[in-house]
Amino acid sequence: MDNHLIRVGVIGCGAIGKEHVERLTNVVAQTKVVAVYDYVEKVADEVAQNYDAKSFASGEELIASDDVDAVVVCSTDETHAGYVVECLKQNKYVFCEKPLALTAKECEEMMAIESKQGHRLLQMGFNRRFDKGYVEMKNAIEDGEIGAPLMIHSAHRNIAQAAGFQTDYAITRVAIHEIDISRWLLNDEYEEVQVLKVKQSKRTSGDWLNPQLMMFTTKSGQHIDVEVQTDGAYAYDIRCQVVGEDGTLDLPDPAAVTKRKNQQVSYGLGDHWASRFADSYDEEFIEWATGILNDQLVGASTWDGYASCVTSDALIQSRKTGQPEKVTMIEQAEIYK
Ligand code: ISE
Repeated sequence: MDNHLIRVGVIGCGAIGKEHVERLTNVVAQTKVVAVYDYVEKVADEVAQNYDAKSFASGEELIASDDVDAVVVCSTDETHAGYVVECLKQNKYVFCEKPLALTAKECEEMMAIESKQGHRLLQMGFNRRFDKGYVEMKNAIEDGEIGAPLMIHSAHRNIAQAAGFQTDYAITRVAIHEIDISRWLLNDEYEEVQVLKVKQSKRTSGDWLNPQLMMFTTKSGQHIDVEVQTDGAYAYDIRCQVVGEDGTLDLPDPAAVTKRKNQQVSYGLGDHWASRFADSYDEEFIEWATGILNDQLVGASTWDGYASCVTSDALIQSRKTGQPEKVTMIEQAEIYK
């Protein structure tokens, strides 16, 4: 790696992988995609051709290549942990889409290796930490503008999901964003979580619960509720209200022209997360690249990925037991403090 250009390898060239290849090529000045891998060879070859990169026969070969300075993992969920561990062992910077792993144990192994390497190497794909609205809310909380935060009301509504969606994904792929952003906003960890049984939508089918209502209590006693609609919502709509002792903060809708017509005022909401959060994805990769060049990553860490996995596990358990479940984490290693 020279001081200005990071040669990136992207593992997984599906929907989000392709988007990231595009932004690493055309938005982030300090990165160039030089290598790609996908388990569907044809897909990787096509991306490689379009972006003048090399298509690798396996993720492991890509990670081991001397031509690759840093790796982006956007492959299927169950493969994340293996690729991340390999990057950490080789002291290579890695960006991983959520979830970090399928089990908390795998995250613990990652933290042990990263700690041994002595510096942060991983940034989690929690893009909302770079969304202007959430950043403004965080600053307002930290400046004491609403006094002590007491609770958060939030909603995560989707119009549709990709084929093969399962009810657990409402936690591990969808609410995982609220799991992360709420503890980031409040700067606290969770004590206990619960999934409440709520009336089901007419669009619910089979084992796929829709909607789901998730409750969180932080160590300092704040409460968070997250309504998750995974299918059939009126728009892709993300709501978040922080209630403090002296006021409230509301996440703004994405910028859109307000229309006044037929005695009504209206503005459009989007239909998909990729457009709703496009700016935050750009920003998270700009910050990732800057972090690598300064050896000082600032986005969500392996600890944050671990915290979200432990919390997801407790939520899944609660859905089964119907009871609140404790969130139990190991001690935080020095490099994440
Ligand atoms: C997707 O992976 C996301 O990250 C979105 O934020 C979420 O709304 C969507 O349901 C997920 O599939």
